[in-house]
Amino acid sequence: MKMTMRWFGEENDQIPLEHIKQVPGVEGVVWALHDIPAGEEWPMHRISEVKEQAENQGLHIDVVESVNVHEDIKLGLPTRDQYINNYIKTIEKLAKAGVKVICYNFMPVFDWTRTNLYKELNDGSTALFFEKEKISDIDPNELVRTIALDSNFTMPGWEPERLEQLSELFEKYQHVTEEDLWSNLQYFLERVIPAAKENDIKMAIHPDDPPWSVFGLPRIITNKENLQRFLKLVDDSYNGLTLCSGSLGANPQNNIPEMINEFSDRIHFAHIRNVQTFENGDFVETSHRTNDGSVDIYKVVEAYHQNGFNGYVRPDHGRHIWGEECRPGYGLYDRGLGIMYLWGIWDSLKRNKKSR
Ligand code: DNO
Repeated sequence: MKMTMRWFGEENDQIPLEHIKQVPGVEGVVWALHDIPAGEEWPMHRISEVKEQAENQGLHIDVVESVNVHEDIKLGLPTRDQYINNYIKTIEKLAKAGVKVICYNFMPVFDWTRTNLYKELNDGSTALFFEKEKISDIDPNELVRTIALDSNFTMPGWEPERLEQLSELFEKYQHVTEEDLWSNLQYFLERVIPAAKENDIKMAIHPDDPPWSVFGLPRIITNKENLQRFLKLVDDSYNGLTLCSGSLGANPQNNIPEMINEFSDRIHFAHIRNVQTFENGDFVETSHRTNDGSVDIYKVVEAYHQNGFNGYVRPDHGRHIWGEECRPGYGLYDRGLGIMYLWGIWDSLKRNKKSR
């Protein structure tokens, strides 16, 4: 596995590249131009700037997370073509910079959703938490009313701009069904995958986080059957997956090692992290260690190993530990510990295989 770590850029990340470089075995950063709105073409000089910063530290920029998909594409509006054209132009530029994998998602309106970014765990650290009834059972109209009435209303992880556009977006999605979303995704893939292939960039969709509908919005990248369906929309290795053990693992029905066995040749990017799930559907993020959560991370890494996985990997969210002040889920310390845990499993599997 090729180990990487997410880095939000010089302006947005308190962790310097020099420190990332010191985490054993990390060879590249997973990056994006976070200030460019979805649907716009990324400027070449900005791409080259990040490349230079990373390469000065001996790190590569092979994986981008994410080139976000404009809502009009997910909604299937006539304006989608211009945004798809821009997407393709961005792919071409990223290819020029040597990028190999693009991670993206197809979640309507929201990316990952949590109800508390600093839930205290038993050891005194804090982590991202999702309380199911607070979100899944909320009527979108009620949410829009709450936002309209309370100008100080915030939700963890949501940018204020997104909240402002919310009522409008909810309205647009009102009649979009899961099947509509599937066909809008197919339309996007049929245009983008040939361009990605031509530019030798693997596209890797990220599962929905959490893997179920929130606020009544459709979500489709949620389980094994849907991943099978997704891969068939355009049956080409350039149409692949970011397999996120934490996002999919929030649903205890999802068997991650089984998915790795089934999809390994289409997994271009692995996000590995643990979550502890509860019977009422809540979940909290934990350390990467198998004993600390509900996902068997040992078995996850073992499945990658058995399948000869040679793709990119990153530890995913970590807890906030040792008093570190950081972006929620993206401190250096717990992700660093996560990496060492993953290497511990990987290296011993490798050695055992040789000595057998
Ligand atoms: C959260 C991440 C997601 C992910 C995007 C991929 O921290 O796992 O935001 O980057 O969904 O497009």
